[in-house]
Amino acid sequence: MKKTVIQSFSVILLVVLMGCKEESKTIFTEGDINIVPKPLEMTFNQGAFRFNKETKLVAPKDHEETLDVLKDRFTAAAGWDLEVVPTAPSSNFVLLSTDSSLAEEGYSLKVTDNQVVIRANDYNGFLYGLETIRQLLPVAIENKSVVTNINWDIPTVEIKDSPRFKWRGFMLDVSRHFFEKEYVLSTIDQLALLKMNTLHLHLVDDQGWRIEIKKYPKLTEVGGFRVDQEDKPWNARPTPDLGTETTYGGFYTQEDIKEIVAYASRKGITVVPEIEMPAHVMSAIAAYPELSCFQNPIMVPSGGVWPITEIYCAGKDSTFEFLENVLREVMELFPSPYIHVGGDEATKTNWKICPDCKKRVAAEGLDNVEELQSYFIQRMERFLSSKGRTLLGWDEILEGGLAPGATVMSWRGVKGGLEASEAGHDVVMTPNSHCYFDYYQGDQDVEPLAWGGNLSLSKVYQFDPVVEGMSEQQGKHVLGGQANLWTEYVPTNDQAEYMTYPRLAALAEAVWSSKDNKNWNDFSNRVGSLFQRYGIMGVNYAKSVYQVTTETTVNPESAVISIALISEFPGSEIRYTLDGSNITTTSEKYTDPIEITKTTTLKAQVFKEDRPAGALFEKTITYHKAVGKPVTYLNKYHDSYQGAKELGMVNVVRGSKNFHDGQWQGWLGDDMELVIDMESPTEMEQVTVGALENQGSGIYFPIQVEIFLSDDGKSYRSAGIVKREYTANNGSELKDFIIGLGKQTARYIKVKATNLGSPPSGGGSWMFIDEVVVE
Ligand code: TNX
Repeated sequence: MKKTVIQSFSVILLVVLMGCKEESKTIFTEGDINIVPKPLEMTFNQGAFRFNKETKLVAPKDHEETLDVLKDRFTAAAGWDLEVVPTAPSSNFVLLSTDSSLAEEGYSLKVTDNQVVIRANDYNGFLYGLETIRQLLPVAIENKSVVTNINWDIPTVEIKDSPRFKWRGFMLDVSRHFFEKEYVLSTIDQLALLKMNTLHLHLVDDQGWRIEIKKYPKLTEVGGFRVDQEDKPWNARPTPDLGTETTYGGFYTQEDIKEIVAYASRKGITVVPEIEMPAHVMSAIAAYPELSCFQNPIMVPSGGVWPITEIYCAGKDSTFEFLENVLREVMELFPSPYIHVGGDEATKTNWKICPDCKKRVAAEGLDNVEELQSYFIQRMERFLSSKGRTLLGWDEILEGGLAPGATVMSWRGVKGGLEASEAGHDVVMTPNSHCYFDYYQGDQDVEPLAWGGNLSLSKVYQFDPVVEGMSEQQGKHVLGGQANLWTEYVPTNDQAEYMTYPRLAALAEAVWSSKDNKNWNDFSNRVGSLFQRYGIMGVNYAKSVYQVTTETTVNPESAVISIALISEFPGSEIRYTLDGSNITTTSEKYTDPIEITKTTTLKAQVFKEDRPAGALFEKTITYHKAVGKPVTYLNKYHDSYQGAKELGMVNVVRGSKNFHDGQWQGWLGDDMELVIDMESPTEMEQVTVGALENQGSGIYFPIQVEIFLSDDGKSYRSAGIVKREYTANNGSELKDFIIGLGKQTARYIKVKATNLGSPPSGGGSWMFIDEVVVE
């Protein structure tokens, strides 16, 4: 009997001991640490700290909620309710401790085998320490429901970290397409993960007024909605008739705004409101036509408007009264020290003829309407600064004289930033070259429709807010940088995420990490862990960085084409086939440029861990008789679009819909005329001339392509012609002009493509050609 008791007791003991027995902790290597943005300094020590459900979170008074970043993650992913306590136990805790020697928003993090200590001097510092811990944890910590069999271990590290810039921003345009409050909140979460601290909401534009203003209810009742033409391309949406029912839109109530601002503040993020003026305000004028010069009733446009001539009247005092009243309510809602007033892209034709504006120009002794815009902004600046706020505006506010005390957001490249900082103004750098997330991030032929322009992940990564040519003094005026997501071509949450991530991660590193710590190779290794987190969180991030691109060269002597396969991430595994067959894990691995001497279908794809990681690249390269042959231009291409120069038309490389891709030769207003010397009498059946049309960018198909043949290079005979009439075209389109020749033999081929010359919409007429294929 006694024996049995002892026996069963020891069985129980054994079970209990087994239950307690810790599996050994994860053995980390430095390569397992994938923090984005890269911390300033880090030392990695062998070892690990393990979270379990007994781990205590220790916060100084008033910092209990700061710990939610971590606490909420463990509740969701581990099912633990970690206890927050005021004093540290002997081990197994995460402690927040104030350290006044640390920089603004900086933190230090020390992880040992049995404790984690974060030191900081402000709220954001603590948050960022916690976000770093989150990124040290297994990616499974991002799960929204409990996952089992995970060791919640983090490596023992010592980190000292602080941001390079204090403005680390992201702009969301909620006017062109409306994004529900929930989407804005989820954006705030993503910004916090990347230690970004500013969300700029573009609340007003022609196509929608998105913030409730109690004094002017029609701003949202009328200005918040437009005729639904979402089925048509943005720039092909006709102006609706007055009175047509408006069903597309939405707006944030003041309660919504309060919630957004409070939520952001808990995540260390300031929300900067943008209330556009004097242009990009047709939504306001549709609601209150008296705000414009001629007070004509208008509808909220459903799509693109250019140029923007319906703008606020700068002559009537009532305009300013209205704006001050609007801004009063805005300032009540947004504690942000900065209020953005837009200021961009005003076409001031009405101001030139409006009696009130003319009076204002005379009374104020202004020279022109540019100065009237400057008057407008200066007047608003005086109002804002009297309320203790700083006016922020797009770089157009420099024109006609910059308001004292104004801060400039430089978007048309970096010029505005250079100029304003030179004049002693603060600037936020957001050049469209590196910060416009409405641009394409990969091959335009496979990416979803976007604004134009090209901005790959690596290009964003190269962004440096302090630009070449800035003195040290100017550099001090650079508050930081910001990415902008304009949403003309971004109708859904999914699409917004696609355009934003992972480019936001690259931008975050550009504005947080020290210059010395920036390294594309290193980032490309680290960002993979973020991709996994996005995957778990259900964020629709783009995988465009895994697309294969090619670089083709032609050897004019041998007429051998050599194709290099490139992936944005260095060292990626690329597999390919040349016979049209599908790519599998056993397809040839790419090492050196591929040589081709006949028409070939090339398929290629980036692989990661034995699985395709990005879109399939597939192109048939038409090898033809003119490859590498000498080309003489009778009328040369424009300096701005030289393509691949002398060999550009006979290098088999075709242009893409991205007219900046370096393959297109352009002619502005004039015709292309060139001669290919086949070097010996050659039999041929057809000539194909490749062209691009993108009318939005002023590029038009030729209206005629004619081929002439000659045996001596002196006398030519017309051998074939195709004509094509101008037709309106809203997209970007590639087209081959094919001229059949029957069977003819000649040595010289003259190709003449006729430029449209004068487009119906006015402006210049570009003609873009990428190749002359001779078969
Ligand atoms: C220019 S950036 C604009 C926006 C457009 C954007 C499209 C700026 C101040 N104005 O209104 O949405 O280009 O890329």
